[in-house]
This record gives sequence, C-alpha cells and structure tokens, in this order.
Amino acid sequence: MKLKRRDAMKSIKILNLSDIHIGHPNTHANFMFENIKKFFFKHTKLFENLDIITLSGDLTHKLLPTNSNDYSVFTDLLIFLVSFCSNNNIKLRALEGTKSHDMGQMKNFYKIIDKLNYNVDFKYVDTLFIEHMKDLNFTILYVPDELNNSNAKETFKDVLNLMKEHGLSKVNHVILHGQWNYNLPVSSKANHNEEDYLSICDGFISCGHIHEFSTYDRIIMTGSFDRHNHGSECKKGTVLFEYNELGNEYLFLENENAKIYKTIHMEKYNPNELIAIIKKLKLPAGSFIRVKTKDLSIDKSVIKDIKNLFQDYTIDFASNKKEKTDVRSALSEEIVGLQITNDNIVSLVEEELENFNIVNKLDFIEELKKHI
Ligand SMILES: [Mn+2]
Repeated sequence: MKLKRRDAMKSIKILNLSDIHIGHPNTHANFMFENIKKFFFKHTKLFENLDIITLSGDLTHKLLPTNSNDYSVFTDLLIFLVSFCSNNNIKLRALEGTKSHDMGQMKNFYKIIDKLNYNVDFKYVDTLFIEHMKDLNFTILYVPDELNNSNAKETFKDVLNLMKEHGLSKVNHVILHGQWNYNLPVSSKANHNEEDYLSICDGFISCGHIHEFSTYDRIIMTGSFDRHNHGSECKKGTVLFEYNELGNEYLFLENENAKIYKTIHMEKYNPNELIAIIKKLKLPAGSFIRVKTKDLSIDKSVIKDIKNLFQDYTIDFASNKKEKTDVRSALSEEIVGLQITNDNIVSLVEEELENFNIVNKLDFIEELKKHI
C-alpha cells in the first residue's frame, strides 16, 4: 500500500518503532543502532514530517549495566531519537513493554532531554493512560504490558472505567504492548480481545510484543525492528500510520538491513555439500546460520572445521541445540513433517513455549489439555 500525498490536507502521521531489544545476546546493540540510523537516513523526507514517534515497548532486552557497551549504545539511541524529534518538532512517546525487558529504563529519556536542553514534547508511559493532544485534537489510549498480573479482561474493565472518567466513548488511537487471541493458538488470560479494543477505538491499535508483523482488522502488530533469532525469517521494520479526512492508512516500512538468521535443512549431513550451500548463499558478514538435520552422526571436529572456514558467520547445528523462535514461525516450522496427535501436542507446545517470553505458560497448557 502506498501513502498518497495530501499535503494540503491536515493529517497526522505517526511512526511506530517496536521491540528493538538493545542488549540482546545475539544481535548486537551497535548493529541495531547503525540500522536505525540508516533507516532514518533513508526515510528522512518522510520522517521529518511526522507528528509523533511512538515506541511500543521492549526498547531494551534486559537491565543494562551502566559500564556496558550496550548501555552506551542505548544512551546514544535515546539521544539520536530525542535530537531527531527536537529538530523536526515531533512528539515522542515511549510505552513500557515487558517488565523483564524494559525495566523502566526509558525514563532516561527525561534526563537526556533535561540535561542536554532539548525541546521535545516527550512522555514515558508505564500505566494505563489516556492522553488528549490538544494541538492535534487527537486522543491516544496507552496500554503497557502485564497490567493486573497480565489479566487482560481486568485491564479492559479498567480501560472502560478510565474512558468513562474522561467522558469518552472512543479514542482515536491505541498503543499497546501485549498479545492477542489471534496471535496464539490457545487462549490465555494474558491475551487481549480484538473486538474489545476495536469497539473503543476508531483508528488503529498499534502494538508491540510479538516480533512478527501482523494485522487483524485495525490492530497492527509492528513486529521487531531487527531480527534476533532463528525461526524469525519474516520481514522486519516499522509501521507508519496516517490519519486524514479521507480515511486512515498504515504502511509497513521494511528494515532491509535486518540481521540475517538463515536455516539450512539437510536430510543427511554432508560437509562438502554444506560448504557449497553456505558459499552460494553469499550472506553478509555477521549473519547467523543454523544447520538443521536429523542426522546425529555429525563429527564434532568437522563442525569445528566448518566454523573455522566461515569465521564471519555464527554457525549452529540445531540438532543439538534449542533455538529461540517467534510464535508463528515456530509453530509453522515444527508442524512441517511432524504428525501432531493428541498424545504429543501438549509436550510439543510445552517445549516451544520454553523459548518464548510469554507469561502464564501454565494457563496455555491447562487450556490446551481441556481441548484434547
Ligand atoms: Mn514484549
């Protein structure tokens, strides 16, 4: 979808960046920050005209030690965003994502803005909150992750009460960090209900949490800006929202430089064939390669030789190692070539959930057991 230029008409443009995960052990902070700068440089013209930049959670992966390189890159990223917003008169909004990832570290934006004397309209939000932007005549509902111990029903009750307090029947836009029923095959109390939020918002519901871009009606899951694991070979990027009198549109903008995590499937392990395949792929230095084979007869010294031969890559042999994956790609991947029966489905799902950062895993399993 292309956004049409309607400069003469009053419009509101919002860019949502999500799940950057600075401090991730696989994809390095420096790489991701360089990518973000390249991305902003590529879209400068478009981004200079934004009204709001939103961060829908999980900007960091963990609590970053102040003496670490990750922390230094994190600070540079905050300065970069603040400076871009200050130069172009763009509002900046940061929503707290998953507690174990964000740990309140986005509060540092306030310090940077204050100490470096930037003039930015900034808000960090870690509670259920409704904001009316007077200048844009635009109302946003913010829903951080894990409210009410991740009881999504309770959280929606709070949303309705808060809207009542504000005398609102609808908001224009929602920013939410969390998962939806449509994202996951089994129900959980942490899943938000699509129809609930669609009924109280006349615009888009812009979300973070699941690292793959997806949509359900006006619910737009941006996905992560970069790639962090194997099993997540989908496109990565950001989402641009445009509100105007002729209708609302969104546009997925791809981060074409996202880190490459490539899986090579081999029925029977053959080192020479593998070397030829890797050479032929011509992946950029720094890429991650996973070799998946059911053949368990691989000689450890041969693995070492292959790793030595391709020192620019990180190579894993997945038959010995569990890998982290996104929900949807994991499910589609594991289902291929595997007979799922009532006897093995619980253990398969349990095993996969191990890799996900999802609360209430036990709820999933209990719910699943009821259906078999
Ligand atoms: Mn999250």
